[in-house]
Amino acid sequence: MSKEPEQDPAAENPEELLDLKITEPKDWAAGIPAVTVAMVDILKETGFVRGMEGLFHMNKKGGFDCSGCAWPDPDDDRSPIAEYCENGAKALAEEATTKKLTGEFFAENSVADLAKLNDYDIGKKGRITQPMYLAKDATHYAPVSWDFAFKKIADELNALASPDEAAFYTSGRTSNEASFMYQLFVREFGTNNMPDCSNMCHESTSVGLADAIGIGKGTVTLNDFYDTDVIIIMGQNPGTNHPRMLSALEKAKDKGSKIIAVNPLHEAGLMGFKNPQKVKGILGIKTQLADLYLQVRINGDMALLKAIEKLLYKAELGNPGSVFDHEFIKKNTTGYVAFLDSLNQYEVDDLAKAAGLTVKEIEQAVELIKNTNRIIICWAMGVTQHKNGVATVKEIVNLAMLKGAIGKPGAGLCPVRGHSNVQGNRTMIIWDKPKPKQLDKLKEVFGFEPPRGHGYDVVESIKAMDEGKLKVFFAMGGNFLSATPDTLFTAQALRKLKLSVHVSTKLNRSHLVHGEEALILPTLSRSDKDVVNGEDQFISCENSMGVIQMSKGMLTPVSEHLMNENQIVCNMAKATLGSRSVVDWDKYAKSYDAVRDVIAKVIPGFEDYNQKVRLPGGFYLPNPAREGKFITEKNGSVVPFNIAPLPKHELAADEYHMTTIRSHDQFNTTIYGLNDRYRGIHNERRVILMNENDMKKAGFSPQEKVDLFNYDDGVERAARLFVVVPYNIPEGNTATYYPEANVLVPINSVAAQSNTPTSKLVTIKIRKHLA
Ligand SMILES: Nc1nc2c(c(=O)[nH]1)N[C@H]1C(S)=C(S)[C@@H](COP(=O)(O)OP(=O)(O)OC[C@H]3O[C@@H](n4cnc5c(=O)[nH]c(N)nc54)[C@H](O)[C@@H]3O)O[C@H]1N2
Ligand SMILES: Nc1nc2c(c(=O)[nH]1)N[C@H]1C(S)=C(S)[C@@H](COP(=O)(O)OP(=O)(O)OC[C@H]3O[C@@H](n4cnc5c(=O)[nH]c(N)nc54)[C@H](O)[C@@H]3O)O[C@H]1N2
Ligand SMILES: [Mo]
Repeated sequence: MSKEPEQDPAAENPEELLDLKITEPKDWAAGIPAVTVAMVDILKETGFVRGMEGLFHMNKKGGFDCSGCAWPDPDDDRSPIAEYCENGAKALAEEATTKKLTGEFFAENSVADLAKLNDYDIGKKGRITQPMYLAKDATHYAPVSWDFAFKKIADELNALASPDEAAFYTSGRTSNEASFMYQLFVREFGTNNMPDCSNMCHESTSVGLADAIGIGKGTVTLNDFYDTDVIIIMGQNPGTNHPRMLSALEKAKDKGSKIIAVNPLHEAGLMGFKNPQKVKGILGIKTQLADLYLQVRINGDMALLKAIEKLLYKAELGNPGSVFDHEFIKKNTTGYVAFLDSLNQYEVDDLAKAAGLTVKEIEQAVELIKNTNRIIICWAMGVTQHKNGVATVKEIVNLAMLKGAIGKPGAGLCPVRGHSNVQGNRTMIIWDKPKPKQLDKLKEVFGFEPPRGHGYDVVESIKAMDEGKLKVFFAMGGNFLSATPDTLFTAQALRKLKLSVHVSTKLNRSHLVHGEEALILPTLSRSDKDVVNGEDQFISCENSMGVIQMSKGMLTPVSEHLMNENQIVCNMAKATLGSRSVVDWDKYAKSYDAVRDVIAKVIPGFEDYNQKVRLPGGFYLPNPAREGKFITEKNGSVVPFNIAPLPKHELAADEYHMTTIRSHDQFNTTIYGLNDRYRGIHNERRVILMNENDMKKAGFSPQEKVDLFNYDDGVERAARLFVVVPYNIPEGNTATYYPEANVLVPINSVAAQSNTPTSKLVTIKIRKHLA
């Protein structure tokens, strides 16, 4: 699969270089430049009045939830001026743009021509304004009516030999209300094929935590950050991906907390912060963030955690009862002795080496956490997107349990989610592996028999397409082709579909690499005013800390033909299921309150949903682990210590580990701009960050043009024409941007148990570019 069929629209970004400029990487994030950068984007895309109106309402009580990340809003005092960050403003500029894609645009531009553009240019074309249809063998999309679109989908779905020949993807922006109706339709239709972006994201967290502590979510609230002694941040780049977290970290530091960063790169946003909303920040005075920066090797986290545990154990032996929380361990855990025993097989020296650190550095970490249980551990993709992602999550739980650092104020587990409602999607049963209890409840409330078997997740869906087992693919948002691994393999799988459908706000590459027929259905975005039956509506979302909050858009939509996601689902359901349905789809299409009333009956924690969602700031979902109560499926009320092996990493002389990361100017596959300001990389995305010693050994000069290869499963995967950037990264490690490097991520390289693609560790070879 190293070359694409010439006649097909390109699945990859063009092999073209722009004009790379390199500057010194920064050691602090945000501040005034960040605010001005955001303003430039807003003004360019939306104009002043629309942009300012949008920003004013973003993340305010009664306003709309930023469609960017899932970081929570403060429970109490929100900034009177602004509760958004630079990247939130860019997210708004992206969706609130006044540029429009009309029928004429698609008549003038063939699918193949659009696919020749890079992702940045594709995204900048504007908002989709009406349903678009690509007929069999057609070269151009053409506008169609909504009725046509729903009938097409219904006909194709009803022609399938089995409901399991269709899959229904969800990206994490869809509201609770639309998500609930979506899964209801899919299950009444008769399948659990509900792959979602979680499968590629925090699935390792969901699986690991559900198994260990009985709930697949974090246990802290924002207030815990203001009352803690140590915050450990592993495999997460908050300065870029969760910028509002920096304010929480700054407040934590002001209150005396220490921060330990664990990351192969020295990320600016982990080192320092100039708060643009404080006088100090405006004057350019920064708060130092990380007190200790542990520059681990890619996937060195497990070795680091084990080394910390071993050293804590040693300290505990020296002064029994002073380091481990025996009361917590006795009351809540099993396997403590066997776990400590398992650590005996390792020497701290070897663990340090495997982590890529010195013993001294790890001792410093131990010093910081030894005498307190007020510890918060945060993590994101640097932990989850590894073969051993689930095991590392459980090792984090092990550490927290030794210290009794769960279920207490100022302590706990804090997986930081990605998409703004990805956590809510799962709560609403967007899941390929629904629990029998959840399905029983659907049956009880609605009276139909939902399918019971597990459906396909993301990787299984791609393989099923390739094998011809899936014929219809429906995506509620997202950019499946570009977000998934093994781009060329996935592209040829998608091309085997009979029908591909995307509910989207903006054009993306998944619309261009399609089935025999394809539809694009334009929808409202978070900031758009949603009027149904003459009334302004609001939806609701769940943030990373389990708070459910309303979100009410207020900008005039770019076109009168946009439909909200809930209406799209209800209309599709009605057209497809007709008189076979037991659900009153018209009722739910008209009223989110009606949807919320039925969610209240099905999903635990949503009792009185319609009242509680109207409270300023929303409401917290129940979370027993947060209160120190563990209700697990397998182990009752106790949490087992998990004994995991150390991952083995062997590289041949010409091999490197590659991790794929987000630049500061993108939201996943949406490319806001071409600069990664904090890392000092400007006007280019086809770069590979390399250690200077590795470059010397390989004979590469700075800005050498290279080709990248992966050879898993005996297949050559090639990403050609990248530029080498010398960077502070451990030897043997490299980093590239997602999605440009996804072509190298092998479809079979997945995390055990969560089946998450190993986007943070791909073994590659690098050769000078052959022109
Ligand atoms: N502006 C913006 N915000 C976003 C997103 C976006 O694209 N743009 N995406 C959203 C989504 S869906 C998600 S999931 C989150 C993602 O948020 P993050 O997880 O912060 O995003 P990544 O860029 O994937 O990188 C994670 C960090 O892990 C480090 N890392 C890589 N490999 C390893 C490793 O083996 N060990 C350790 N310890 N660290 C490692 C990288 O250097 C990087 O700093 O952000 C969300 N928010
Ligand atoms: N190599 C590599 N691959 C990765 C990752 C990585 O770190 N490395 N990260 C993974 C992660 S964490 C994730 S979450 C996935 C993300 O995978 P996805 O969620 O599939 O991708 P996005 O780029 O977030 O989707 C962007 C598209 O969503 C549409 N959109 C935006 N807003 C809305 C809306 O309100 N409604 C609807 N219907 N559509 C909307 C727009 O058309 C836009 O083009 O990618 C994964 N892939
Ligand atoms: Mo994500």
